[in-house]
Amino acid sequence: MFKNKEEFKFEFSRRIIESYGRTVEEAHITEKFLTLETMVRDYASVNWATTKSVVKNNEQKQMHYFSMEFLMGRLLVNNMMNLGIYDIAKEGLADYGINIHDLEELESDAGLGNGGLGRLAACFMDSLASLDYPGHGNSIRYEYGLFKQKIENGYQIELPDQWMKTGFMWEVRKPKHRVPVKFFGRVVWNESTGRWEHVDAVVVNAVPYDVPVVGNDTTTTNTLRLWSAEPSDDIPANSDFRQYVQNVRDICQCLYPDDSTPAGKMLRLKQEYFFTAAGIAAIVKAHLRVYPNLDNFHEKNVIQLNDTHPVLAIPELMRILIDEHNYEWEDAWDIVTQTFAYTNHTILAEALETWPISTMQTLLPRVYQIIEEIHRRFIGYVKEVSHRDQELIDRVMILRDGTVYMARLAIVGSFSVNGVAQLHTDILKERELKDFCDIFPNKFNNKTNGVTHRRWLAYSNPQLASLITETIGDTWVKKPEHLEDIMEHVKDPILQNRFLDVKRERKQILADYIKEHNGIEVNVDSIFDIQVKRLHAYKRQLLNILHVIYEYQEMKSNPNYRIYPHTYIFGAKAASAYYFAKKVIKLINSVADVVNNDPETNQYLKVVFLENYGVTLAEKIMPAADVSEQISTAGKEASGTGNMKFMMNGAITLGTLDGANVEISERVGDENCVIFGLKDQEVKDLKASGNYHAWDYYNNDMRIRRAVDSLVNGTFHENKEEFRVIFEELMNRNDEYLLLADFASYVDAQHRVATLYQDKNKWAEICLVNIAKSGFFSSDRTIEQYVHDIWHLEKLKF
Ligand code: 26Q
Repeated sequence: MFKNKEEFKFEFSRRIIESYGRTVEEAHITEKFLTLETMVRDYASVNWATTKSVVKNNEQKQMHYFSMEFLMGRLLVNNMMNLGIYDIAKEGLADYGINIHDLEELESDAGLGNGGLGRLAACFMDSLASLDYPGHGNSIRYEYGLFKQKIENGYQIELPDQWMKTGFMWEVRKPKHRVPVKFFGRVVWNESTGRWEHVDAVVVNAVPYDVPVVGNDTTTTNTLRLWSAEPSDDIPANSDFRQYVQNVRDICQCLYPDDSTPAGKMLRLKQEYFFTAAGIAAIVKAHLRVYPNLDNFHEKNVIQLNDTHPVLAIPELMRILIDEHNYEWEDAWDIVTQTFAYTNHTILAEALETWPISTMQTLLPRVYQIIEEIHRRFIGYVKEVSHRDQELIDRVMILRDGTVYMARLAIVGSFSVNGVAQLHTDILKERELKDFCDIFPNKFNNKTNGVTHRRWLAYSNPQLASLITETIGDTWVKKPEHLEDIMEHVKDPILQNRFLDVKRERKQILADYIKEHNGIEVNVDSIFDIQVKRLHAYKRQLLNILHVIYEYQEMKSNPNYRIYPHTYIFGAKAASAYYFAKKVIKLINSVADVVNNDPETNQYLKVVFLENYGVTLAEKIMPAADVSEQISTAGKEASGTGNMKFMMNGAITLGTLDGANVEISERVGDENCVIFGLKDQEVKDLKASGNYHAWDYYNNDMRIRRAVDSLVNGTFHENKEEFRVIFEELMNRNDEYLLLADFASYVDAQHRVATLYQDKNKWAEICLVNIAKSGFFSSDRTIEQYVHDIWHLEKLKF
């Protein structure tokens, strides 16, 4: 492999000639891009092979992260940086007159996820490899990722995300490792073997595609295994093979959008079982290549379930142990319940996954039988320990009223159940999952989320990364807790000014992007106040835009009222079936049209909606933010991870005490963030009291009344009915997420932000404190806690 620039150039040119029959000068830009990509992949492959043999020879325990989603984003430059070959390649390409950034831009995002949960999985992959732990991903090779968002006339349009159009060079297809997955059919008792048999099934082959996960500055290279469905030769008698092929194709075609409503679609359940059963089969096979039996399976493997989506892995491993390896129920259960750990990502009771028993029974007859038995034994146990407390039993049943409760199955079958931020875990233990916490008090624990500071700071904000390295050295890249060393320098005016220069440079880059994509000129000296995340009622993008409306109306009605210049930036995808969320997008765009074009106010106020928010766009946005909007109703956001990305890029959190905001504010201190709004307990009490009346707020606060009225009086749309559903949601459905209760406090918090911002050096100091304290929110810390408390892995030694 190449060791310096000259060797890189030689190799690059040789490959272009061999693959495309032309010289570097003659080659097309996509050919150059694909060549670079394959070179980096082959470079990583050497480490990949080494890692696999070390794990095998040392008989090391491995962790398998089962997740329906991995939002990896682009891999090329990140992998080059982790391999330490970025500078060599960049300079070598420059010698050929190629700008590496032009190649970088050709890579599509691997956008195999919805949002936080999927991106968390990707950050975990980076930290695992960088910390030398053997930890692998298991998921689906979706042909299309989350939809591509277009904004037309202010409305969201969804288009297919054809992310593999130019191929996906990182994957290695492993047809030999394919495994059969069975659906439908019947279960029959075989007298002679004394076992249940699954007959008349539709068999689908799961073929793995392995993607290397390159650690930073280390040999460790783990595997993200993505399964793809292909036809088998075992198709049901009298079935139309064309229909069968179509059904097989459907399985891996599309990622389901998170609309937080139980979708109950059979295809989603097929996907869940498909990648889960394939993953379990592959791990069992690999285990049996090294060990004589499965008795020590849990000593060599631990499986983390990313939410309930892969929870069928629990009955599936039971099935394999019992039906295929002759284990008794009790022995199998001992192995299974020492193998699985479950992470919960949601508090909203209505978002907990359930399936109709009839669907499960039809699609997965044998797995369903096993779930029934798990349920029966669990209820027997609860009866015993609760002295037949029937109300308790009713509340914890895995099967009830024709429904399978997936979270309950996950808790019963796992040795660990964790929330993703302290407040979230407390709420699970004390409220949402209290009964289970009483039954299994030792299972529950917290693992506050983190994000990889390598992608979200070193890679996406090289300007800030250099400044940090000049200030405290470069050890923070491997040891993010060293960012704390910045604390000694936060009062240094030279550093403060250099920080402000970097921030301005990054705001300019975003401003250029906005000019190009939205045609809007924004002032880089205005406050860049940013809210980017999935669109959900509980995240309250609506509160943000109502506040913008309020500021606009104040300025219009009072020529003496002028705000410090602000640019409010939004980015959000709404699930395609989520009508309310889509209306909020339209509202933001309609407000933008009016305020951006009003010459009386537009030097103070601009609103920008950035189309198609995703990983790559986030890499441009995070570095450019002054203010990070984290304004969910307290108690609703499990953690949030965007809040952490903003923080490490030196933005100040304007937020409620929800999710990880609580821990951010504890670490930076009240003087270094702006907190507002009702707290979790206050929200709970207010709701319980039955005394919340949206109309009272409307009647008693002129600002609220005027902003809310503007939704239906034609201010922002010629059709007065356009935003009627939003008005109805607030006023006649009594504002479920308490926007109006928090409105005054939010206005006040926004004032505090504007005041702080005007003392430039003080502001810079606050931003620097945020960066210094962000080390805790690195996924390296999160992973070390999972390893220490749950996974018990050893580091790889080369
Ligand atoms: C379920 C059934 C059917 C169809 C879709 C789904 C589905 C898909 C994705 C349900 C939920 C999701 C995603 C949830 C998610 O991203 N949750 C976020 O997880 C983050 C990482 O822990 C937290 O930081 C966020 O607070 C949480 O909202």
